[in-house]
Amino acid sequence: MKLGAGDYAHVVLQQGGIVPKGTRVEVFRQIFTVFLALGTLVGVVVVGYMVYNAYKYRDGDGRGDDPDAPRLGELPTGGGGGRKLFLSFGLSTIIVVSLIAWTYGTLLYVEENPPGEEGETTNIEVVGFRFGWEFVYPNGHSASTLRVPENETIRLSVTSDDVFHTFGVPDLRVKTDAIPGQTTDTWLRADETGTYEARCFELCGAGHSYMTAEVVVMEPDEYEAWYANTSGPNGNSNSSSAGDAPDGSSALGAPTGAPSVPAAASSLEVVA
Ligand SMILES: [Cu+2]
Repeated sequence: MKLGAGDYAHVVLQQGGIVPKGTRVEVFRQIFTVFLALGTLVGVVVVGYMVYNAYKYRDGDGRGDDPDAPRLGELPTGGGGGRKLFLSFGLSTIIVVSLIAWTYGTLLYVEENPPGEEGETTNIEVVGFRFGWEFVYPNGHSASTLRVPENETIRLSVTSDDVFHTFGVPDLRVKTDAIPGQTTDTWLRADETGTYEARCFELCGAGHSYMTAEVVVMEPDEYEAWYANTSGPNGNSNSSSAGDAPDGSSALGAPTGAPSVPAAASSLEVVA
């Protein structure tokens, strides 16, 4: 996946400090702002120059005196020996190519360099199946709700048990493929507690639109208390007090939240 050019871009962007840092939400907001600002600037220049020319070359008294003035039905030559054309193409190329390079470099950088200290991140395995998600914690605890602490980078190793899925949490700007037999690594970090929705973004069968999961971002203390109460695949013995009652019941193979799917759905199956 890594190209020489990508690595090079990494070094340049990293040392140049022009890559936005922070959570995905912040980085995407900055990309949006840069695109909005540049788009507005280009729009103002283009429309302004057009209006200026429309006014300058408007019809009126004395208009017939200029021998270079375009006649009706004739295209204006533009003048300047093609310099204006060259300038506008040159500027557009510089702007577009820089934007592509900067955005690409930013996304590469963000994907591989999550904020926070190396080594203090939690690794959670995400397994997609028709039609739900299973989250496996480092201690082996598995649940259908993803609980994460606030302000901590969580690394996700995403895979699938059956067909191609795509795991995504729109509000946290996370999205990555879930491919059987492969693991895709990504990360998420939320700076506000609350409940977010994770869902599948790859049409995977009749229950695809129901393939959602809750992502609960908790206060770090609350999360620690909850996590200490989990132990092993079905080990949420103290689940009701930890507020995790629905989770243990819907591990792999028993997606209680998913609707029953007609047998015809199997014809949609992607052979992996
Ligand atoms: Cu799916």
